[in-house]
Amino acid sequence: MQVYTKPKSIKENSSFTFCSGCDHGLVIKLVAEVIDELNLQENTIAVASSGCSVFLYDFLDVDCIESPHGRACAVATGIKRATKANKNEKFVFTYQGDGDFASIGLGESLHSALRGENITVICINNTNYGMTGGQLGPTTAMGQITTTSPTGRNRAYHGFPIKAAEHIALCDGTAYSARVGVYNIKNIINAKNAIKKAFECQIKGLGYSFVEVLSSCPTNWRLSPSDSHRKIETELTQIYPIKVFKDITND
Ligand SMILES: Cc1ncc(C[n+]2csc(CCOP(=O)(O)OP(=O)(O)O)c2C)c(N)n1
Repeated sequence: MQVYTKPKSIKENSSFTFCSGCDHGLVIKLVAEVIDELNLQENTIAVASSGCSVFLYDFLDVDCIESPHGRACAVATGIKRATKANKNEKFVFTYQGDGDFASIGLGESLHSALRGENITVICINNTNYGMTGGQLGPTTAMGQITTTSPTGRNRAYHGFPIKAAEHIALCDGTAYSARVGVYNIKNIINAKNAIKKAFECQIKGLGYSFVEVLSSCPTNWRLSPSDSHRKIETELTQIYPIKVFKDITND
């Protein structure tokens, strides 16, 4: 009995090349399943930014464009508006790291939400700059040790981390903002539902939709894959609650 088939939107013969235990592959698979279920493959343009998220286009079989670090929402805005103006409107989503979305790209990210751009953002929050070696990022937790905070993040020197999903929910142009995790089966199912809901908001033309995914980074956290998921479940969800912060379809 066949219990599972590869999503059509994952490229043939591709095997994920992320570090072992990294959640990127899992999230990309969920995105691909939703693209298949909503029949979006032929009409999608994905925007992947600098960071580990950029490998999206090695695996996802849709049209993809790489944007400069932090500029994914600006690039997505241009594509969405231009294709709409040309009467060939595309489904447009970004796939970004937390450093990309909430630090170098915070201006683009926040203002595209405030403008209510009809795009979807998937933000992978692994609490550090993963690709470049695990430096402190905008989401690094208080006390968390990184390569640039060897004694842990502290208030006096680094200030506090940003809670992206909560901030985005405060923007009037936001239709949907949620934080999800993928550290157990229940969460994986909920994460897929959130991605689907966010995509549906764009299909209905409701405005900006955002899903922040708490994700593991075993290599830079210096933890095993299972301990990384335990860390998310026991520590990170205390700081970053798993929650739907805004959903105008339920208001
Ligand atoms: C303008 C610019 N500044 C810095 C870099 C170097 N850089 C590449 S990836 C990266 C970190 C990405 O971190 P994040 O967005 O959190 O994604 P992750 O790799 O953790 O998934 C940095 C700083 C760059 N490519 N371009």
